[in-house]
Amino acid sequence: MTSEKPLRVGMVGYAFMGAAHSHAWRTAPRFFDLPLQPQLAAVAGRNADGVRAAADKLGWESVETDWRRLIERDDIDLIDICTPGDTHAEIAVAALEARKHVLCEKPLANSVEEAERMTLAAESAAKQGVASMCGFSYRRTPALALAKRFVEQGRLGEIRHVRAQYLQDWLSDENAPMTWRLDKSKSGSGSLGDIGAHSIDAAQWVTGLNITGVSALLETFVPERPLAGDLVGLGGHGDLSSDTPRGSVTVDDAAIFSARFEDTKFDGGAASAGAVGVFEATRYALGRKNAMRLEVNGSKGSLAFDFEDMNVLSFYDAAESPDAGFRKIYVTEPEHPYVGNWWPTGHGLGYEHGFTHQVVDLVTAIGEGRQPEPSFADALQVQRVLAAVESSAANSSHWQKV
Ligand code: SOE
Repeated sequence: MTSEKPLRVGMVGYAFMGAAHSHAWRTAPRFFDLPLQPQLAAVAGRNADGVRAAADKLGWESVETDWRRLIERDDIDLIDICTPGDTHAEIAVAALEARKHVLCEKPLANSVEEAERMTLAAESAAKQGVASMCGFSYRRTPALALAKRFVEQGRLGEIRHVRAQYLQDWLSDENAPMTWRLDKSKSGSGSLGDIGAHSIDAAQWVTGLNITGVSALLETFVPERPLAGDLVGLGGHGDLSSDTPRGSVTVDDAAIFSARFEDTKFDGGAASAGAVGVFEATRYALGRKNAMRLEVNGSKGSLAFDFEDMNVLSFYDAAESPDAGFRKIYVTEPEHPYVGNWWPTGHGLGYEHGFTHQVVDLVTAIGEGRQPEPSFADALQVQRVLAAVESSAANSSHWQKV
């Protein structure tokens, strides 16, 4: 049974991530035994009518039109940041300094400098028992959590290759309108930070190896887009006439980079050559809707995951007969990560379950007085990779013309 002791949440922002997080706060205590009872105490948004409607729809007890009120209120224990990246640092640092736990959406910030400030504030607040986590929710997809378990069990042996793609296609239509995701001052970067960040975090987390260097290309295929009212979602298609004013896209539409990982160190043994990786993030892979894919090749085995078939983990075990091929594991058994709390074997889970599992792990860590993962320091490492990709892409000296 979930404890009666409340954990009163104040959420900032109520769009796509706000809706996903609200679902998770409501659902987690109903399917998992938690040491604290999450309460949807308040949601904050600048537009009074909008935030009131969101509170009614998503189940929040009260509303604020200024996030600073959530920080001031002593009936709020945790701040959940579901806003674009340009506001993450200010809100998170204020919340941590007010000794409120923080869950912050990914990527952590829009720059390494901001991410460093947030990490310092988190490490200082941690000394007072304040928890902080960054919302790389794909870690909580059972199949990816199982992949990490296989790597930790040594079933892949030494890691050699990482192949990570995150393919969407919602910008393939050049008339899809501007959104905050295409404005660098709001989003920090385009496909690189929005979806590439997930691939970077998943690759480092599953393999246990940090990226130490990159060589990159960024491309913007459509430099201007129609400005369409208050569309802030994933590029909904209003009926836009050709003379609709257009705005400049100031972020990447696609990011491609190669990477080196830190050497695989064995206890006392010689470090082996580090793994190498290839990464791709795009919103123009026509036909791919949310194909967050990861393949890892080791000396003893390989694994492959595709979010568009998210209840499956493919696994190749070199110890089996060569003609055994990849095995498709349906990650729906009670002994698989998180699955036992839901349905009988074979019934499958969805995108929203990752957010519920994220709340379960956050609330459990808070209840047990320890820091949840990914920490802000983990997210700062992702931010450093994002910055290295942008720096490499801006410096074309590595590019060899054919
Ligand atoms: C963008 O397309 C997006 O909404 C990301 O921002 C989310 O982090 C990802 O989970 C789904 O796609």
